[in-house]
Amino acid sequence: MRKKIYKILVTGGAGFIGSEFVRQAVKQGHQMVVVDKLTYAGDLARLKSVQGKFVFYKTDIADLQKVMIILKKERPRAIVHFAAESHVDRSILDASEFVYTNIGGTQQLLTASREMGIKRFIHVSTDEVYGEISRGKFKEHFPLNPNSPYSASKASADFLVKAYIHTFGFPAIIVRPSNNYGPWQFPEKFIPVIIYKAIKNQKIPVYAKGLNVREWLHISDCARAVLATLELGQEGEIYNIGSALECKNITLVKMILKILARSQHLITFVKDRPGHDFRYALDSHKIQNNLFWKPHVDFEEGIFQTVQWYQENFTWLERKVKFLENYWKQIYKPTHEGER
Ligand code: NAD
Ligand code: TDX
Repeated sequence: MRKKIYKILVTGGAGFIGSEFVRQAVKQGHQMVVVDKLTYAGDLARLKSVQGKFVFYKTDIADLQKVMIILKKERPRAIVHFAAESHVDRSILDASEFVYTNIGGTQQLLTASREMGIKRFIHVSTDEVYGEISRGKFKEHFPLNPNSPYSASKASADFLVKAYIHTFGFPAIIVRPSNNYGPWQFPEKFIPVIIYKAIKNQKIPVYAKGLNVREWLHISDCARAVLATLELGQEGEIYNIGSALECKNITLVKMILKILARSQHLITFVKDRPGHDFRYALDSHKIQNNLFWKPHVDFEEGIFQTVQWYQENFTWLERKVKFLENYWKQIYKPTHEGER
């Protein structure tokens, strides 16, 4: 059977997961249009390997007029919506950008997509919308119980998408991936933080006692799952995307320290994240049984290759770390003499 080729508009395509999706979709022969505001988290360097094979618009998804102009010009068949503010700690410091983009931006995108008769809309949500679970796994029909400002904004967007499906018969699908890891992740997230600090022989901040559990999924498996929902998914459905590979934070740190031959003395237990979800775990049978997707990347191998990638691309990693340090200095300027 010949594969169908689509024109796909990707929001947040210069981000960590969105860029992997664009790289894979280009390889499959799809025509790609990338819309990204290029916030601190966006970087076109992630798309270097497919340069010239996509059309790019530096645009805010919350700007309805501009999004309409792009949609009228490009006429994509499908939209895959990754764009978001994605870092939980940042949402705890200030949730306003999260509400603006994750809720407001999604709503504007839905409005424009409906008006333009988009044939398929994949909304990229997260496992965090379910809240935490001490035993068992989240299934797609479980109630949403978000705990952080980030997950509350993502859950709000899910409700908007669901409302559009119910009210207008809008052809959307929601996907909920677990924690992603791999190359090009911004070093505010845990895995690149560990790798950078370990390489530099610096203290590694582990929240509380490091007993929190996350389900780690390689970005290549995640992007392949999103492509599967685009091609085979059922309109109006929700699909969890998980690897079933659960790992305590402390175990993960020790794994990476071992790969880099660094001392466990670098581990530093710090104050816990406020409202820190203890465990996420997804039941991913639905996507496995109905869309024939399963994860390919072995966790230990995936982590090993990820560490290697950051070693080989250390200049990129360090540039992002330095950017972050300056960024925080700008935001938290001392207001009084002697204040830090
Ligand atoms: P990311 O922060 O790396 O990338 C987000 C991208 O969106 C950036 O390129 C940024 O410039 C862009 N963006 C932000 N605001 C925008 C706006 N108003 N208009 C246009 N573009 C904007 O995020 P990521 O880790 O790649 O996550 C992608 C999606 O997947 C997000 O929706 C996130 O909630 C979800 N998700 C992420 C993970 C994970 O582990 N990283 C897991 C589950 C779900
Ligand atoms: O310095 C750290 N120390 C630490 O112990 C950081 C940055 C994190 N952690 C802990 C908190 C979490 O238990 O590590 C775990 C992973 O933290 P993050 O990388 O910040 O990810 P998480 O909060 O789990 O959220 C991620 O997965 C779901 C993504 O950032 C979200 O966008 C996605 O929806």
